[in-house]
Amino acid sequence: MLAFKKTYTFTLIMKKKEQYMYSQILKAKVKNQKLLAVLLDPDKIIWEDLHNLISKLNQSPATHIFIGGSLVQTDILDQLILKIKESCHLPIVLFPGNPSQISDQADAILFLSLLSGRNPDYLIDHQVKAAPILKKTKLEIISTGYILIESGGETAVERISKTKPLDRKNLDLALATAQAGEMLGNKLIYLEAGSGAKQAVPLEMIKLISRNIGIPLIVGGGIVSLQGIHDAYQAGADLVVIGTAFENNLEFFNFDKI
Ligand code: 1GP
Repeated sequence: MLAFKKTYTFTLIMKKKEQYMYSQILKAKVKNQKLLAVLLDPDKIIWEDLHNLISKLNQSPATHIFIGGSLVQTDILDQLILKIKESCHLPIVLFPGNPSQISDQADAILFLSLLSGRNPDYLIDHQVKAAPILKKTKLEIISTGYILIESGGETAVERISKTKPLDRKNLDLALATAQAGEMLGNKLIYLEAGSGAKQAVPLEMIKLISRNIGIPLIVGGGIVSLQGIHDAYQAGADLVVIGTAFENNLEFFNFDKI
């Protein structure tokens, strides 16, 4: 009995550790503490500027670093993450465009399924290819329903995945897609306008979805001002992702207060 108890407790502790980052996100949601991820695209990193970039990240209100992009062609993922970890303590989450973008050096991975599209490669095929690789890592795996919303122009996600985004005016379809994602067991929903999008995800869509799902909601794509971040939070986003705006201007978070 004692042995059983010991094993059982051990399993529980392991489980807790495995889900550490997700449980932090859930805790933040319960307390209404908003989270902010800065997205770094390894292909766009200027190594000579990395020190400065990390110091700006350390001064920013970011709570997470996301790493990834639709087209990461470099094999510098491990190197980049190790370098960031030398002087930055923010958790690093992989946000991969395909199974080659996996690094054991990160803390977690958003295990994405592109729910808005009907391309089986991005719904399940890449995930099947990634599963045996992920099994060999210690990464915390956070299954995430990824929903691309039309944003006024073709984005890289649309181009690479060869899928159409959801109509930004069709709130009911976006909601049903998010709810289906939750029912399928996803732990997060990521509402995405696409990196560098002309228009961010409509606030009324964020409002509707955040009020009608139970899991945390990530919102990103085309948010280029601190007001935009604030508006997304007010509408119900639990975590906002900023990529291009910070990439173009490392002083982005210093403009004024959110
Ligand atoms: C892209 O949502 C992220 O996946 C960030 O988009 O680069 O437009 O901030 P931006």
